[in-house]
This record gives sequence, structure tokens and C-alpha cells, in this order.
Amino acid sequence: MAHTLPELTYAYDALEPHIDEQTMKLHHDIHHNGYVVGLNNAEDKIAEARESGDYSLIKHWERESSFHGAGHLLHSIFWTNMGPDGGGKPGGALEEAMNSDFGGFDKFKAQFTAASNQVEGSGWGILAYRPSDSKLVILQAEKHQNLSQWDVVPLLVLDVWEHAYYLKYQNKRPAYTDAFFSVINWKNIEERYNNAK
Ligand code: MN3
Repeated sequence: MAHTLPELTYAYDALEPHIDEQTMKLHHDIHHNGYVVGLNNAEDKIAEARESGDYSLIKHWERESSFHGAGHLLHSIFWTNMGPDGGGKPGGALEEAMNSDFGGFDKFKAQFTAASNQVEGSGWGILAYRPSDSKLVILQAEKHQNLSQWDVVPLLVLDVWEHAYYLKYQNKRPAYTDAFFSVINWKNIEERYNNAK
């Protein structure tokens, strides 16, 4: 199913005076919608490539899908992160996690603000949950399109940096990626998929 622009759950002027109505209209209706259109187009083109077997432009369309996909997913989270009754501090388990992982809300806020202020490019400041050690982390997404679509959980990954294959395959990366399929532990990927779901 095609991606669609999510409706705001509050009015365009609901975040005034902190975020103005015109900014919200432009940001949501024009900018975010542009990502939705771009992502759908990229996924259509990638589907066409699967049909035809012509992958000559796959790098271009994967890049487009990353740029527009990351934009769409991050904005979709962003709108829901805000609301007219916002402000204050978190409570409950999130407050406890901030205490143990950052040394308290004030320290979290200082780092998050500094990281967000200093990020370059089409960037974001991001508070994220890191499942590997159950910790909160603050990340800078510098150029959000750098081959990530935030909000996804990696299921199967393949290292294609040369150190991963050069001794055996030298410059023949396709032979390496082909061989990889002989060693995939699908039980592991199924498990990761079920957990992610
Ligand atoms: Mn934006």
C-alpha cells in the first residue's frame, strides 16, 4: 500500500506561539507531503526494476527511497511528539531511564539541545531506545538520507566493506554477496522479525 501523509491530531495553530500556524502548514502539507510522494515514486521504480530485472538505476532509487523514506518516517514521529498540552517533564519509566542514562532530565535536555543545535545538513536530534543494552541514547542524524530509514529495526545485515571479503574474493564483491546466501541463518532472522513485530 502506498504511503500517505498522516493527519495532524491537532490544528495547525495549536502549537502557537511556539510554532506558528504558517510554518506548520508549509512543513506538514508541502515539505512532509513531498517526502511521501518521493518515497512512493522511489518504491514504484524499485518495484518496476524487480519486474524487469533492470537494476541499472537501483543506486539512484535506493538513495531516493532513503532520503524520502527517512524524511517521511521522521516527520511522522515528529508531529506526534508535539501537542498543544505539551511541555514539562516526563514521568514514570522514561523519567527513571533518563535519570540512570543521563543523570536526570536537565542533563538530558542540555545534551539533546546541544546535539540538535550543532547537527549539520538535513539533520535531526534524536532520542532513541537502543535495544541491545536497553538504554536511551541521543543521536545526531546528519543527512537523514544516509541509507537509513529511521524507525526501522534491522533484520538481516551484510557487511560489504572490503575487509569483510577482500582476502577471499578480492574485487569480486558479487561473488561474496552470492556466497553470503549460503550462510544465512534464517532462524535468526525469523526470530528478529517476530520480535520486531
Ligand atoms: Mn522537516
